[in-house]
Amino acid sequence: MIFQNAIVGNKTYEMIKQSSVERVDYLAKEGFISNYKRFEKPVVIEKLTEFWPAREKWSIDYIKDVAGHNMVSLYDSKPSTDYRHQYDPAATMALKSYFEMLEQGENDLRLFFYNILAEVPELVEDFSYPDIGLSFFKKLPVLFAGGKGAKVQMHFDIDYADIFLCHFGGKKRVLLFPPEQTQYMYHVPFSFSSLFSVDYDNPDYEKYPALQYLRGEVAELNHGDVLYIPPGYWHYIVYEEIGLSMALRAFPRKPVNFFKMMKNLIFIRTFEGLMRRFVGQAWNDRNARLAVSNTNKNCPG
Ligand SMILES: O=C(O)CCC(=O)C(=O)O
Repeated sequence: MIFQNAIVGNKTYEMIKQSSVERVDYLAKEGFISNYKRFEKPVVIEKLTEFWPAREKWSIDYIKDVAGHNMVSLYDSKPSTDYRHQYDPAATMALKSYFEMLEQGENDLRLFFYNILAEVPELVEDFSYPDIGLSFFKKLPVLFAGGKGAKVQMHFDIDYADIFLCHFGGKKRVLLFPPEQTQYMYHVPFSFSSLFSVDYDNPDYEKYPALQYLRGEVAELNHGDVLYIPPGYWHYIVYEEIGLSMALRAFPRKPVNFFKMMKNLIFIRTFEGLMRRFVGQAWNDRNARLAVSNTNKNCPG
């Protein structure tokens, strides 16, 4: 169990309890299904990408060469305010200009869910879908990128997919919590995120006491590593260095997860959008208050 203190200014923060995600060299179908998928347990597979051209080729410079002129939407890490949703794009520019900004130290704007097949189909030649017992949805290989210090707010994926996050470039840290711990996650109602003001690196246990009951797992991803994220897992990501990752996803087969995906896509997202549009900031404030009061009620004792 990794369990350290962090000192920020004159305050000492006791880190959220977390152990390391298991790492393996390679996994074949049987090993993956019986040891990880069956238990919905994360794992880092270091050599799954060993024979992919992407492992040699993919870097910021290479993607700049191949797709530098493509216009991309970029997302920042600000919370929803008034009528603006946190997932609304914050800027649009050529991919090349964006990567140049990252090299100059930009660390807020992120490339998020950029569909490789639709936008840069030649990159699809550089990887293959692993034969690992999952039916990957081949229309949606998506790319993410961020600069040194960029953070992805704690969230879970709306579609309850099994995700293979294939990483290229500098180090990236992913902190994960299983769906069973949602009761301690300060989940904002009608969203797929934890409360924006909860800092998972420097937890404030006085304000957010439920954090002390969390038990997480952390993965340090290096170039070529693949992280398996099981359905519904919460994840918070820090780009320790500039990097990019591709997510391959397999949609839910379990009826319960399929039902949750449909409910999120059709009902929750639409309802939330309408409420923010018509109610504005009061809707955001209400949900933030409820995230705190609902979660604090779950603290034992
Ligand atoms: O790696 C990233 O920047 C984000 C990945 C992510 O949050 C996801 O795949 O759900």
